[in-house]
Amino acid sequence: MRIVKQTGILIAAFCLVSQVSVAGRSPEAAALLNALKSISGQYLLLGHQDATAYGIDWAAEPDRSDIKSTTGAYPAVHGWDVGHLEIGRNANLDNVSFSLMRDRIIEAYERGGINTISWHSTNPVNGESAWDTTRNSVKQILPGGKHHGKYNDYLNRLARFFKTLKTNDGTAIPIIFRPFHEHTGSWFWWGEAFCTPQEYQALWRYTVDYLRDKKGLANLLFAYSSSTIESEAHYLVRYPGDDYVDIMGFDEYCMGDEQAYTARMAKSLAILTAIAAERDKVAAITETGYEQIPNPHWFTQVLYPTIKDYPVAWVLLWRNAFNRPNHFYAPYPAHSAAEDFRNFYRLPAVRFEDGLAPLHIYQPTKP
Ligand code: BMA
Repeated sequence: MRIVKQTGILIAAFCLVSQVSVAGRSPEAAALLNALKSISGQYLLLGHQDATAYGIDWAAEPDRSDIKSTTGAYPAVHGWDVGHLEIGRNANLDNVSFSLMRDRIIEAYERGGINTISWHSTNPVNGESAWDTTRNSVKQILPGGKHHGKYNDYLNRLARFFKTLKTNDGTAIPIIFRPFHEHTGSWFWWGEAFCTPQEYQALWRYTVDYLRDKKGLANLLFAYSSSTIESEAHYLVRYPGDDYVDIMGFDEYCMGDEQAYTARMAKSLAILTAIAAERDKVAAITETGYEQIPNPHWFTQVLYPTIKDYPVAWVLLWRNAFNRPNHFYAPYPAHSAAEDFRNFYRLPAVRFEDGLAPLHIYQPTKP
């Protein structure tokens, strides 16, 4: 009896401990991170922002995605943005309601898909948008700053939402959180011209400590992503440290000149994949695309050849806006690049959501 009881206590204690693994990661988040590391260089996962929330001429329909309508499969990686959650709105800055976002995140996970969340955050200093360029905002929201309390309010609202991203059995869904992106540019209030490297690092670390440790969100992985990578030193000068980053990435868009895009991509990819390998981090192209995809062969003749020799885990296409004409990055069935996109989908190394099962994305590896 006594032995049974002790065994029971031991099992209970083991279960409690195993909920949070080393480095504060849940078993599912740790498994996802390991899987992303092990597939890099073998497979390339395709992602799409707001894939199942809306698309060309539709919004908030069940089981729909422009990528699925075109290829038959959902993207492997589902991108979301929680901008406006921090100010208590019911919908994000692109009109995606947070309850729909929650449902779609849960559905994607249950099908085996991967979720990543960016944050076009309001400026806590003045309530202006993410694109506000008021200097020294970061400094004022750090501990000791005049608007620090406001920033904590923002984080509390995010944490409350993140806590609800669970399956019916209570499993916290792993989320790749990607705050304060494109910080090497100067178009967001956290951009290069508006805060020092030390302030940016302090903001990043404070945010991770708050969400991961104070709020106990062990399901979060953290992605650090710049804009175009010009040099290793430039990419790393604001890097908050290996304990605070799981995925290293960058955002890069094709703006018409395909050769210039290919050259920028190749340079960024060479630098990124070398740094990520040295640090045992996952490398990813956290945003890309060619608005309206004017080249009907862009996916197989430009995007794929540019990436294929670099070990990156995923490439995420930006959104197909339903309320902003011509602001789309993934094909839909009637688009001239649809056939090429199906050929891209069929490439052996390219995986959409339906090709994830054999990769065991959420299966913990044995110690
Ligand atoms: C930008 C555009 C905007 C959008 C923002 C956040 O690149 O797509 O229309 O509001 O991202 O998703």
